[in-house]
Amino acid sequence: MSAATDPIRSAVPSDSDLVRAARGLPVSRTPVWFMRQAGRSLPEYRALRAGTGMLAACQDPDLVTEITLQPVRRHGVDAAILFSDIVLPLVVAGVDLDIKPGVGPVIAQPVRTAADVDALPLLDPSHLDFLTTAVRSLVGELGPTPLIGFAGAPFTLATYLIEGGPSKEHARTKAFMYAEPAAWSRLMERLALSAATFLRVQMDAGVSAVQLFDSWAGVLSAADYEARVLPYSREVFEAIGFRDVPRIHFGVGTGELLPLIGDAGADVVGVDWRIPLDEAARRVGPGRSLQGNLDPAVLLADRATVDREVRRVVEQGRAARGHVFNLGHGVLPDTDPGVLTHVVELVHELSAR
Ligand code: 1CP
Repeated sequence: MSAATDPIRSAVPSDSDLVRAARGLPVSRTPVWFMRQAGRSLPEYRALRAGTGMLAACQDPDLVTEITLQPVRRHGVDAAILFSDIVLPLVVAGVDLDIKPGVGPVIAQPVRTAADVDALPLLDPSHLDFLTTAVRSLVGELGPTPLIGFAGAPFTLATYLIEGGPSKEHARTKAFMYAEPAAWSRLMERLALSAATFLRVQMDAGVSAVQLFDSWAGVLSAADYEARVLPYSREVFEAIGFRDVPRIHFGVGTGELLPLIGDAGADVVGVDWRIPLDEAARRVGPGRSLQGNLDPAVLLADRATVDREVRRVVEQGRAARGHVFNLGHGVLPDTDPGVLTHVVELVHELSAR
């Protein structure tokens, strides 16, 4: 049944199942979307992106609109996520950075000293007209389907700036954090400001929810996270908290950090597949909804396994105040898009009220 003919389903994104689940309100069925739902798993994405670099694509409002809509049309997901990247605010501010196919963001001159931190350019919101145009066009096209805006959290952006590119251990980042506490604090402060600016522009243009990606925060001990990272993520949430737009906070491998992350200021805590949602609900506490947490690798397995795991996640999600079904991290490029469509249908069927 479409939103137009179903009396329970709302015709406005601000009262959609996604927004309602984020606030812990009753829903018509569990909302579902997938991190990296737009991207290499879709042949129509590969066709549209052919010949255009990732950073150029992110700054072209027509391409952003079309790529963002593709998974909504194909899978019937309950939310769109803006096609962009967490490093875009750095690029717009003037950091020399490229997104290399098959690698990720690569920084020409990594941040290695206190002087490098002070030389980092700040994001000027007047350079984000392309973003405003893309969000407005999407809000018009999406009708009742909510659009999620996003930004990278200060710590995760700092890992790219300091390491110079993707990394596993984030050892240089941690070394800088320990060796240069004052410069670390200035770096995190700048990145928090730029994340808040990037989110505010998307909120002004009409997104219905925002997600702060602190993908790599799980490499930290709880003590370091609390003292050296959490205050700056909290600053981002406080800076945008004047607006009644639900806020999602996501990281990978954050099981031990969940009580702290639950306290940073978001309405929804994103959880990866390493801990079950009922346990995550206990750690996060009663005042937050959860998002997650199917292992993306499960989508490469046989249909019976997919169905069993989806059912388990939906069941365990009932322990949370509200549940937004998602993967524990992004869609893997080899995923059969047909399986994603099937998961959307199954989650809806299992949770229909
Ligand atoms: O559909 C969507 O989810 C929206 C698009 C989106 C999002 C939300 C992209 C497009 N990037 C992001 C966020 C992002 N970018 C994160 C947070 C989410 C996560 O944890 O996956 C991170 C860590 C990045 C950094 C990044 N950009 C990586 C990861 C590298 C690493 O450290 O392992 C990569 C590969 C990119 C490039 C990128 N971003 C998006 C796409 C479709 C691509 C691939 C483009 C290409 O290869 O040409």
